[in-house]
Amino acid sequence: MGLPEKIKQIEDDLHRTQVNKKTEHHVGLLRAKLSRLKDELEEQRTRRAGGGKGYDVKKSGDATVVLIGLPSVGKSTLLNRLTNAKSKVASYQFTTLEVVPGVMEYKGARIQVLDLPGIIEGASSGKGLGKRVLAVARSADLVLFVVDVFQPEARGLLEKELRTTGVRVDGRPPNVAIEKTSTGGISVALQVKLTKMSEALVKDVLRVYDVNSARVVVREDIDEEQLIDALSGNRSYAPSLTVMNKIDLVNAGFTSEVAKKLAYRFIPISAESDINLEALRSEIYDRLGFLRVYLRRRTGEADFDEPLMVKGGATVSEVCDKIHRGMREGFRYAQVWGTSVKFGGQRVGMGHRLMDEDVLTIVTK
Ligand SMILES: Nc1nc2c(ncn2[C@@H]2O[C@H](COP(=O)(O)OP(=O)(O)O)[C@@H](O)[C@H]2O)c(=O)[nH]1
Ligand SMILES: [Mg+2]
Repeated sequence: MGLPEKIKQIEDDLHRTQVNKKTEHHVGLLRAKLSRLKDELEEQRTRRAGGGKGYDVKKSGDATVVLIGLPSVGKSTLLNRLTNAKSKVASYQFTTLEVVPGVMEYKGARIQVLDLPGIIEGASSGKGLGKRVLAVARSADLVLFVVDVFQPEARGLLEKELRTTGVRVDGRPPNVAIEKTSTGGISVALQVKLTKMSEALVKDVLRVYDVNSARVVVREDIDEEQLIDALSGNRSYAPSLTVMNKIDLVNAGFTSEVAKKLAYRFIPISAESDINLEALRSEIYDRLGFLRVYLRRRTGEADFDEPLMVKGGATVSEVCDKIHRGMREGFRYAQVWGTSVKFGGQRVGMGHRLMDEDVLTIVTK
């Protein structure tokens, strides 16, 4: 039996089974098997397709923002407004057949913005250009959902398609440590009470993923999907913003009515008529949570005119990578002045997390 048939069989089994206390464990196990098979199928397809060729967009700049939306909502128009890019705009669908990159410069940061071909329902299961396009979203530091005033509810569909591709919008990795061991079976240490799955199910789900011996520490009340995320290891996490485009076509009353009905916050804009785009730029910048780090030579002054823009939570080692490739090898220690240290000039290692406006000196061999 091939993977698609196996998947079908489990799906049928799931449809037949009523979910209640008695079947909970059984259903949980089936779901885990299903995700594992789907992951495998995914891998197989990517291998056959030659590894997502054509959509490997080189990351550049200080951060990457990915535009995701249905066809014709105005993504290309928006990209052209926000960046130096010249993406084709048209009143018919599917004008953008490839990923078009642009760069938005804002407050000293160079932000790469990618315009993806329009996503359609079922994209994650291979419809349209879906799959490979969605995979680009894995590299996003921020997902910018683009909907228009006519179809604001598309936001849900877009998020679902991303989720199926392994991109968790506005989520963070589950707080679970899984340390595989060679013998001894599975031991589970619970630091919180589990309310969404049983300890027995935790163990069985691990076995579905061929983990038969491991030390597991659960530090939050996870559900099954989160455990699978931790096991499968190829999930990506990014914050998001949603813009509602084409507000020039409706009146303010319409927009506020829509806002009341929707479960998410959005920024109303018009890409074409240049409404609210400055506010959008500023929100994109804020959401990326940049830190400004000033470099100071060992014997000189810090350069306060040109900070290095690094992503929130960045460590000294990431700054090293930004400066040049070989920097890490020659690294001896760093000195920091600013809020991330107890006293000015404190010596730190590569793992030290920097804060906004820190001054940094890197000492190499
Ligand atoms: N009225 C109005 N039309 C827009 C706006 N933004 C884009 N459009 C139009 O919508 C159509 C599709 O735009 P395009 O950028 O190609 O959409 P994409 O398929 O999402 O890239 C084009 O005819 C644009 O001129 C806007 O803010 N207001
Ligand atoms: Mg387009």
